[in-house]
Amino acid sequence: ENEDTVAEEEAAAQTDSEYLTEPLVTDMYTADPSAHVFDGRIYIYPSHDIDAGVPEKDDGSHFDMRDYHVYSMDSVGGKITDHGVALDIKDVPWAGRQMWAPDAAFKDGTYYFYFPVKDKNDVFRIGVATSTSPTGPFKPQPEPIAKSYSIDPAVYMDNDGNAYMYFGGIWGGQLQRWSTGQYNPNDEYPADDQPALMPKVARLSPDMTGFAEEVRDVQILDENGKPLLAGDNERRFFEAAWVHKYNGKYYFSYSTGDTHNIAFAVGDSPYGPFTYKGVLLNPVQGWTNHHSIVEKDGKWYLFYHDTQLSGKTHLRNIKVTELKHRPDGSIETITAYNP
Ligand code: FUB
Repeated sequence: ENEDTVAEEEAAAQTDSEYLTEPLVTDMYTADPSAHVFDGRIYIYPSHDIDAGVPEKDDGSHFDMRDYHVYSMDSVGGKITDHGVALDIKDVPWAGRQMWAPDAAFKDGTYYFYFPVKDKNDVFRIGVATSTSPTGPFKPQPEPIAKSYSIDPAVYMDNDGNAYMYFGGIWGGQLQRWSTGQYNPNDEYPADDQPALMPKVARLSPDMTGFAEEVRDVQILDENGKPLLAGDNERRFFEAAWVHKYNGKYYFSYSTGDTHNIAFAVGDSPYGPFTYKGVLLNPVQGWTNHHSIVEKDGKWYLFYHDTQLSGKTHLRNIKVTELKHRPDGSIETITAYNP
């Protein structure tokens, strides 16, 4: 090794350690953190991982979660509070199994909690539950959101008061079973040279509990304006959609699943199209990668998870680190894990 290489490696190690953080919660396993600032306080809506004893399978059956807790803190680095069970699967009349990554939103005095769970036919649907408190407990609607399917709802509230739900996840998230618009129990994937399965978006109705319009595809385009292809595993959408706005642009970020990146794409409308720009979080420890992005007191933060506490892919722990936008609109790539 010459001196230049050593210096470069040291510089890279320093950059990486800047992002090495500790689990926010250590007495339970938590994952998929959706963070929001409501009334000046940070609220985190994660999945609650448990070891249900289900063997590991490609369809994610081992992620067999049964309830949700909400966490809050005054500021990043401050004390984190566990507000207890916010929603339990036994209180959702249509639910079968597997409460996966949730999100929350606020409008006109009510907090809305959105959650994917398989129904009694083992088909993922998205439910909504309400509360007057950001920490719940949340009361679920008796049915899933009409025409909802698949997983990982993320609700973005635009400045004009319109709210949009982004959702979808392939493989265990079942998005590949909806390519005709109807549920087909057989997985259908496009060929590698065809456009990838795209995430979905629908504007929410003013009461926040349903879709105000037909579900649309979110187009993620390459640098030539062509949809990312199904075989482009390093860049194509897999799950974990999130949207934030920075300098008037909409940033759509997501997990690439089997290649474990959190990628981002930028557009001018909440519907997209979004042009792929790069990776904002490199793979973390564990198979899944799932995040959210939020601004607090003029700084931007990335909430994410890894498996530091358990070393097991389905028993994760949430973390947070700073996220930096560059003046040209790009985002600094975070390496939060040194293998
Ligand atoms: O937590 C269960 C699933 O794992 C989530 O819904 C996916 O995004 C992945 O993180």
